[in-house]
Amino acid sequence: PASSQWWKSAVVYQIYPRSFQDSDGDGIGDLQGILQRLDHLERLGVDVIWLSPIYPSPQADNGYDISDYQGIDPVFGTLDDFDELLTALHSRGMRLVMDLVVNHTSDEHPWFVQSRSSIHSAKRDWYIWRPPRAGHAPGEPDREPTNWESFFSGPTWTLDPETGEYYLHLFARKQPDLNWENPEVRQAVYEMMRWWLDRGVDGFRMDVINLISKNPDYPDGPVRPGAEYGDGFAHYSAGPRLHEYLQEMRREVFDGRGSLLTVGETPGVTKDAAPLFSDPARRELDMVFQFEHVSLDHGNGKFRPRALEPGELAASFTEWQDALADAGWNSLYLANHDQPRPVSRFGDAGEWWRESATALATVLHLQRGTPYVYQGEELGMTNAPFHAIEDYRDVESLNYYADAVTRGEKPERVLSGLMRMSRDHARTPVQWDASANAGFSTVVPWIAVNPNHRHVNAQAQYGDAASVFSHYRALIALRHRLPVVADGDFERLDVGAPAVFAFRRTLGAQRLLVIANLSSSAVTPHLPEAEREYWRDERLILNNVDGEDRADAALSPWEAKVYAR
Ligand code: ISL
Repeated sequence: PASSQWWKSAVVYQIYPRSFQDSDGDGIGDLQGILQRLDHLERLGVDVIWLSPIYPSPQADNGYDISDYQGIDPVFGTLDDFDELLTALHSRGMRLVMDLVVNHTSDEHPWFVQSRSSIHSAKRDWYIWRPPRAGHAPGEPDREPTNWESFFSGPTWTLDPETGEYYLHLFARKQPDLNWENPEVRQAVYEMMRWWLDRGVDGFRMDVINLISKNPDYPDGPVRPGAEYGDGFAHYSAGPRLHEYLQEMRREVFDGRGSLLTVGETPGVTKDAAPLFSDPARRELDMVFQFEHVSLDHGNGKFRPRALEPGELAASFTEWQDALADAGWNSLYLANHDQPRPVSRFGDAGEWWRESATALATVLHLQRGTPYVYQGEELGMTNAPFHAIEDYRDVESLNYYADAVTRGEKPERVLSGLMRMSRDHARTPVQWDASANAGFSTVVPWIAVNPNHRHVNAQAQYGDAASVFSHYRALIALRHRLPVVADGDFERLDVGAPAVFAFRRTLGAQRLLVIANLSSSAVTPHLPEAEREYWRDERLILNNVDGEDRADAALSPWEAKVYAR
């Protein structure tokens, strides 16, 4: 039924609470801070808020290392603050989705503390423990159970000296992986999820949910020339029981609960596999985040990025639109707390800052799928001008730097990679106004404010009809107003210029035409004859540059136009 798929016409806004708004003057954002900024969210018009983790945590990975699933970290507030926020969002007609991080816990979670205490612990099997492997040759030291490299550098295994076994952690050492093969683990997770739903939350964003089932044989992965560890991705992602677990979760947690939103974070998911998660007939998730478009610029690894060719981004989006046209549903995003800022990465944050931020937003929001806005994206926030390693905070960046420099890479080279790709670019405080700490806090925040907050900030944009904020607002309103945006078919148009992303959306007699120049040079699109004929009497409903109305007119750099009929 249509109402159970309400999220097709919804827009989700992601809050990274640490960096959103500080209310108590400790330099870290918190729940009361979010409550102070609800007018911003309502003005933007978003329907759903996804909160990055706020649970008690040692903060080794900014809360993606949870030590108690059923509480609030004091740095963010209390359960009372949480209930107040949930009620306030609901009363303004917004829903709240929690971050569910259940591939791993913190090593300080009582489950892991108990698990590591003894080989005979009742919770031993809640995590993934393996004995050491014998060294390569007699006399050589024992080694890890597999050769896999972790996401945050170094091996995925850490030896626990107490019991002489290794535990698996696909991420940092302080993030041991739960053993989903154990039914007690799954029941404990489901029970916790029901507890949040009973409290009134409206769904979950599921962290690396395609990693919860591993290949039970634990094979080694291929080793790149010169690398110390192997790539285990094929063995620890999309394991044999993944879909069984998700279907079980659906039955045990979601059935009979009404209009929720479930979105899986699935790095490495392919176009063939995506519908397995999100085809409603399979009763798993509503949608997943794919990673293809945010991997296009990875060169020899993420921190040695390469420049994109004109049209690569549009081509990737188009393939995903086509792949999920019949079954499954796309999550549309350019930004989140793990990615550099899209205007710096895919746009032109210098001369064409406003134009490129709004053009990218236009092509994203008018595709078929559910758009996600990451805090600050709606203001055109850019990458931070970090230069020294001391400017960074993220465990991934810090570990990578230490590892690369130890291997003999030049520090300046490593830093130039971080300057483009560090997750910290997404984590600088939201720029509310031009004051000293950008209106985020009364004190110097936990990570530096971007100095461009003097001109890139919310205050300066609210009243300006041409601002990035106003453009996002208009795009969100369009999705709510025109069914063709939510439900229409997608078809890319060949206009003879790869840098131009032109597409048509169709729903019965309703049509939408989007034409956007995703480059910093002027270009003339050649619309197919029939299309030119169809749009002859214009009907331009949204643009980002004062240009010519005709659909086949030359486009200035980053000009984007939307026609509807
Ligand atoms: O940004 C990445 C590292 O280059 C991604 O590979 C990221 O680690 C991956 O998308 C998983 O991300 C999620 O789980 C991590 C957490 O650090 C991220 O913040 C979260 O979004 C571990 O919980």
